[in-house]
Amino acid sequence: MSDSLPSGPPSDPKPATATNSPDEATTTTTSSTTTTTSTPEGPIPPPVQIPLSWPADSSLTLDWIQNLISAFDWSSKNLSPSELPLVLPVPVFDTLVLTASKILHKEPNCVRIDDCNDNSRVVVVGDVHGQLHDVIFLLQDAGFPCEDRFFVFNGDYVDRGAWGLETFLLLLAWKVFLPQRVYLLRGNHESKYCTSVYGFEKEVLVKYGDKGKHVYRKCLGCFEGLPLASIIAGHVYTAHGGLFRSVSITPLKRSKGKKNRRITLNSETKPLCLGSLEELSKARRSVLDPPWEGLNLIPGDVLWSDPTMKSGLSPNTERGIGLLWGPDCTEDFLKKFQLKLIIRSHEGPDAREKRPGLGGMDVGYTIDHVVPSGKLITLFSAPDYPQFQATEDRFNNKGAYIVLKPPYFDVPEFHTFEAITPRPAVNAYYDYEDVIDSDEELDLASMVTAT
Ligand SMILES: [Mn+2]
Repeated sequence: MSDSLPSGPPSDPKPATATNSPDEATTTTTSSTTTTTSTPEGPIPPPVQIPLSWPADSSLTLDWIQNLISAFDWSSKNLSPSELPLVLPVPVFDTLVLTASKILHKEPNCVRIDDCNDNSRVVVVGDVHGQLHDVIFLLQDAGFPCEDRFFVFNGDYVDRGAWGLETFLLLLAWKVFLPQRVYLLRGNHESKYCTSVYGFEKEVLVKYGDKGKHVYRKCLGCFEGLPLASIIAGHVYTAHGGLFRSVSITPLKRSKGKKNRRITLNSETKPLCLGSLEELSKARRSVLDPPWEGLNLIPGDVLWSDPTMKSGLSPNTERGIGLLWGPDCTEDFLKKFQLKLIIRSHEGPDAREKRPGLGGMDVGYTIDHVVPSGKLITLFSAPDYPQFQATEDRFNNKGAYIVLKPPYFDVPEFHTFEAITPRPAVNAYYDYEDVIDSDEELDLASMVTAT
C-alpha cells in the first residue's frame, strides 16, 4: 500500500512528517516564501507565485482558481503539510472562508436550481473525503463550472483523506467565484463530531500550527452554513444521506389554559412518517452537530439516513442517528413532490460491504430503489477509498459523478473514473487501524461531550 504509512497516535500533537516517494531523493529547504523539494532532476519550483494573495478588487477569477489548484497540487507533492501556510497564508484563508460563509448562510436549507435551460448541464458529485487529486481530476473530466455547467456537491468533503482542507477550500473558491452555479451541500462529516474522530481537525492543526485552532473554528462555522439539500430543475432531489421524518408538533391538552399547553414530538408518540419539503425548509441547520434527539431532527436525518430494501421508516440503529427508509418511502416522496429522482451519497464501498440487499460501490454508484415514480441512486465520488487502510486488501472502487441534461434533467448519465495514481505519500491524520470502518456505531456519548 504505497499511500498508507503508519500514523502516529491520534493524540500526537506533533505535525505529521511529510514523506515523499521512496524513489525520490528528497531534501527540503525553507526560505521565507518558498520551499522546494529536490529530486534527482533538481528542485521542483512552485508552478505559480506563492504565497497566493486575495485579489485586490476582491473578485475571484478563473485564473485565480486555476492557480489555487496548481498551488495545492504542487504543495501536496513538494511541501510538508505544515508548510501549507506558505501557499495559503491565514489572512487569505480568512477572507476566502468569510466570503464563502456569508454566501452559504444566506442560502435556504433546500436550494432550488431552476435557471437551467436547453444548454445547461448539471453535474452531481458524491462523497470526496479529502482526496484532492481525484477531485481535481473530476472537475477537469466533467469540465469546470461555468455559465452552462452547474455543480451540486453532496457533502463529505473532509475526513479520512489527507487533503480535506485543500479540497474544501478549493470548493469554497468555486462557490465564491460562481455562487449561482456551484452548490455545496452539507455531509455528516461537515460536523464537529466527525472531524474530531476521522482526521480533519488534526489535519488542520498540523497544517496551520499555532493558527490551527483558529482555522479549524472558521471551517466549523462554515460547515454550519452549508445547505442540506437541493432540487434540480424541479425533478431531482439531492442530499447527503437522504429522506427525513416529519417533526410536526401536536398540541396536546389545552383545556386548562395556555399555561399547561404541551407539545410532543410526532415521532415519539406516533409511527415515524416522512417529512415534507416545507418542514425541511424550516429546520434549523446551523448546528455544529445535528442532534439525534429533541425537536430539530431533520438535519440529522438528511445527513445520516440510509435506504433499505425493507418497507417503511425506522430508526437507523446501526448509525445511532438518522433513519432507514424503504422503497415505499422513496415512492411516496417522489410522488408527493412530483420528483423523478433522488440522488444521495454517504455510503462507500466499506459501508456497502455490510448492507445485504443493496449493491456494492465498485463503480461509484448504485441504483437502490426503482419505483413507479422514479429512482433512488447512491453516488460516491471517492475512488480507491478510504485513502488509508490497515490491510493490503483494498476495495479498488471507482468513483462516479452524474451529469443531468435537458429537457427534464431527470435521466442520470453516469461517469465512472479511477483514482489518480500514485497518490503523494503522506501520513494519515487519524488512527485508521483502530477507528471504525464506516460511520456506523456513532458514539453518542462522545458526541455529547463534543458539543
Ligand atoms: Mn457520509
